[in-house]
Amino acid sequence: PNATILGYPRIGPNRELKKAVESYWKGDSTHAELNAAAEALQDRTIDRLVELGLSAADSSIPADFALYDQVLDTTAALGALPQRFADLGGPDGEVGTDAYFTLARGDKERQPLEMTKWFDTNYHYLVPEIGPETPFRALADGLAGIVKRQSARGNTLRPVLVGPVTYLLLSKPEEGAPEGFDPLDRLDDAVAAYRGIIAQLAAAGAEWVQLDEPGLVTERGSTLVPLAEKAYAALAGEKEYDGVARPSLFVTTGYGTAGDITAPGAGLAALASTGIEAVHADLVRGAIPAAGQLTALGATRLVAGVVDGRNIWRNDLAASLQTLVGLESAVAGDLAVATTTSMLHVPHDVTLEPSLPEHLPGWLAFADQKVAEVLTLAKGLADGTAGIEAEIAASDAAIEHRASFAGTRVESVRQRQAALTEQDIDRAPAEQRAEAQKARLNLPDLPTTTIGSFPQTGEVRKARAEFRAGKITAEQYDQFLKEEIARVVALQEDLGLDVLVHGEPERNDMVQYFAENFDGFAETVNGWVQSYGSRCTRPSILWGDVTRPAAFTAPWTRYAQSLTEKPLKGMLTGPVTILAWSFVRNDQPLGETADQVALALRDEIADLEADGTAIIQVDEPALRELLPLRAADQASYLKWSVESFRLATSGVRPDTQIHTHLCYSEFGEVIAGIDGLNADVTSIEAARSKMEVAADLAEFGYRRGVGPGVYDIHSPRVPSTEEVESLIKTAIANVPLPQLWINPDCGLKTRGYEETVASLRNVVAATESARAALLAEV
Ligand code: THG
Ligand code: ZN
Repeated sequence: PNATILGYPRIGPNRELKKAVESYWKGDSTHAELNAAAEALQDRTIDRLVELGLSAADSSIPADFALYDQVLDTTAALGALPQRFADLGGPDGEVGTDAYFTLARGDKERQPLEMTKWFDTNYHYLVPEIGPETPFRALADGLAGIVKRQSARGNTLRPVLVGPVTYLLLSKPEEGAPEGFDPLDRLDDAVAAYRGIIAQLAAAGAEWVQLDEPGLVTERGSTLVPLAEKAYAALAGEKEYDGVARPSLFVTTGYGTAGDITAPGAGLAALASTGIEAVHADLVRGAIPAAGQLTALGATRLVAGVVDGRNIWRNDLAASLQTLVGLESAVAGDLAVATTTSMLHVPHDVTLEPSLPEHLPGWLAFADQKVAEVLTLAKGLADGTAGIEAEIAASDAAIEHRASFAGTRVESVRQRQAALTEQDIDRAPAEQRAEAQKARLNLPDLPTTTIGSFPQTGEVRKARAEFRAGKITAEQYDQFLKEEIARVVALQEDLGLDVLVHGEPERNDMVQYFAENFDGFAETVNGWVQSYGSRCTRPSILWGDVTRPAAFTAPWTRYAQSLTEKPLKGMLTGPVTILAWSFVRNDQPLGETADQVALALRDEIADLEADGTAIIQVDEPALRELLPLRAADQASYLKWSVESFRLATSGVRPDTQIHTHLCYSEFGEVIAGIDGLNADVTSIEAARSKMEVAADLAEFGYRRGVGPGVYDIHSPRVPSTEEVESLIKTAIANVPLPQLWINPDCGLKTRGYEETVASLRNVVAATESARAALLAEV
């Protein structure tokens, strides 16, 4: 095929898969009903792709239909059950549907597989646990069944697996594995199992198999290419597996440049040398291969990823065609057109959006529009520019419209940015601030606080939905929120916390709420994107220059502060996180866009300060998420990201205390960046990792305020007072007392009230006994 996609959104245009899976988990539907729903969605997807113009006869359509996660699917196909889940395997070690979901969600006794980010995206996969003895089998029944069923419907699909190198790269050593064991040590065993899986897929009728190897684009890419060469030489070396023709092998390398970034295309050429039939390159995030490397591909087909699978902007068809024509003149084999990655990262269809601002739909391409772009470019490659003149003209017109549209460049924003100086990202020295804040706030040692959100009860969600549907008035909704805030403030006073929050009942999502209140953003109604398993988000679209028309958080903070004598924190989401969880314009550097968001936040912070708010927290849970995959790109990222945070927060007086919150525990990795944020107090996750981060802080010599979490909010378990006290003791042993804050790991939005209240009571009690112990020492 000369046109293909690497993958398509799996969730369904109406989140059919989410609903089917969650209904099955609840026991509201049977296994057969779940299967029927999944099959109906598969059929719908294929029929839709055919309607859009892809061929279902020639393996152009990937069979990419994970119920929960594609890495977990590969774990299941390999039967790679870690010891702690060994009992889940069937008679031949097979991983059935319930076992599959147990790996994903855990059970009474066991934590699920760890979940972590898929490269530098917002998708999260389940981390395989591999030890020296983990079984690798060939159990492709599930995937083969899909291929067979579609074959009966007249469709020849291309099954997709995570490739062996990437699979093992993304794995972690099983608990108890010997020191120094690397899952990649098991590559030969894994390759043998992949051979068996591919043979089963061939028997089911697959003519092509897609193996995704984005691991090759990471910092370890250069050292992984030789491993990949060995693996694919073994898989592609035989034309027949046990007398059956081997399917053609297609290896993809989305999300960057495969292998050595200083020799673009060398990684692809190495893969091609193994005898695989097609290799894919991401030509948006990755570099265009050099001519010599393109020649070195020989007869291997190059599948050019020129349609971005990660964002929602309409393709510049003229530019893409030019890239393709350049490649065509250099490659000896066939050239095909594709997306850069799976389209798992984008919503289904722009035409399903009923209420985007009028100017926007023409600038956008969701998955269905991207399929059309791939097909158009393939046609252009075959027939020349003349064959797609109308499409190129429409694409040019959209680009022109976008560039000249009023909101794309707002002169006042540009002038403000141009006038920025170093002073705008600088505050008084930290020691001076600490002193001024101490005098103003007069807090006890080990001040207690929470991260910001309180549980979002069914009532809160119901009131919001009723307000949106017009069933209650703005006044009624306001009144409801005020009562909720008053209740949360009273609860915190009763618990004896020192620094209070308003609880954020007015916010749906910590990014969407800001996007709704800033100009330059738009929101979708149906633009769901899978975040992990059945969970989805609707990223906002940051399309223009960003401004903040009016204060929107400050009135709630002011109201909440009016109810208490204790300091009440203003709560904002930071610029990097707002960018990380939105679809961001691609017509200027991210750093410039981040500064615009920062200036909008700076205005909100100025209003909070003018209201008398003494503590303002600006959360950056995604600071590490956007960290580039390649070390060479990380310093410049940390510079603009850290500076945008400072731009947002440096306009305040020395006695106004800036807090930030970061959501992860791998603190050591970006500690210098965190230090650079120059926040007065930083809260971080620590309870789950038993306060290990305290040692990192001590080693770094961290000098400002810090609140390592003492209560793991990711589970409903209530920590005992003794447990919290022991974490506090570890923290005290590592962090100087005047710097130390006591707080949970993260926001409480997803927790229930009962466990939250009980846990916070224990946190306060543990803090009080730690204070008493300190007093007794003096
Ligand atoms: N907000 C946004 N993006 C995010 C997160 C966020 N990306 C990363 C991380 N957090 C992802 N985590 C989650 C956690 C929960 C849900 C989604 C992503 C979730 N979603 C609801 C669901 O799928 O049913 C829908 C929520 C809604 O109605 O908006 O529970 O916090 N922007
Ligand atoms: Zn958090």
